[in-house]
Amino acid sequence: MTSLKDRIVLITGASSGIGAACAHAFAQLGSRLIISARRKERIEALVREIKEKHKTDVLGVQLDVQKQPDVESAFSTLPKEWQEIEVLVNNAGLSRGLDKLHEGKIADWEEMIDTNIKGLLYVSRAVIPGMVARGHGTVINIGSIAGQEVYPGGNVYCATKHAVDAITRGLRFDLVDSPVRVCTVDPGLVQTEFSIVRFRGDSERAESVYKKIQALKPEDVAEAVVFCATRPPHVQLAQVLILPTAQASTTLVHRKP
Ligand code: NDP
Ligand code: 8X3
Repeated sequence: MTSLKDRIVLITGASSGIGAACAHAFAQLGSRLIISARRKERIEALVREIKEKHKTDVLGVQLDVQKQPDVESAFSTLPKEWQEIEVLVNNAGLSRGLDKLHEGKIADWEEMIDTNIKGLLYVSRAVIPGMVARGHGTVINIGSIAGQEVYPGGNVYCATKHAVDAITRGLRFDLVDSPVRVCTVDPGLVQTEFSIVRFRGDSERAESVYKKIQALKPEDVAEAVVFCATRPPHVQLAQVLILPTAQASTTLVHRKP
């Protein structure tokens, strides 16, 4: 097992759900964390909570991954003691709506594409060169079962996660001659704020997604992420598909009667 004590882990989208759970899980290993998202108060609260609970170093960075110049400047101006990022968890992402494509909202498509695909690319471009130059590091992209399958109304969201899958595979080709590892963790249903965001605050509709099924908890996904990051250096866990036991595909979910 690779120890990540005192190593720097950068997590995007850490203000909620899977990203916040990853922050706690790596803090438990004694890692130093850079946690980022758009909601400043949430990030500041998480910095305080983690410092208090895990007594580890945490740097909060307010960042919208859709804004390439901001991404570039955030990571090129890191204080010297925060520059050697060992693990990048590309987690920031969202879905908007479940409209049929021919009735879809262009602004929703753009937000998903700009965040899930372009944001992940911008952060990767800013952080991975340092890993390559240092000769070690692990990139863990949070994909989705929606990157392997398509479901009704999932059109553009599924396309963005298929793109994440292609980018992950492409990056693995590009880094085959480097010790930097490239992994994807692809969850099924995880109960987070994901569906509240998708349905723009309609909590009843969001709740119905997880009704009568024991969905994954964000901590379940964080355990898989930590497992990928702590393998011995010669082991690259290329892809982890993690589903609730009652989910067989995006469309086959067994709900308790
Ligand atoms: P949450 O809504 O709970 O968390 C999403 C996180 O992404 C938040 O911290 C949010 O922070 C951040 N985020 C969204 N847009 C941006 C942006 N433009 N810039 C920076 N940060 C951003 O959902 P999850 O934890 O479930 O989602 C995390 C990842 O997991 C996503 O990539 C999602 O697609 C993926 N996923 C989720 C599944 C699920 O069932 N929940 C299943 C499979 C994959 P803020 O708003 O403060 O910026
Ligand atoms: C999130 C899982 O099935 O709601 O990526 O798209 S799903």
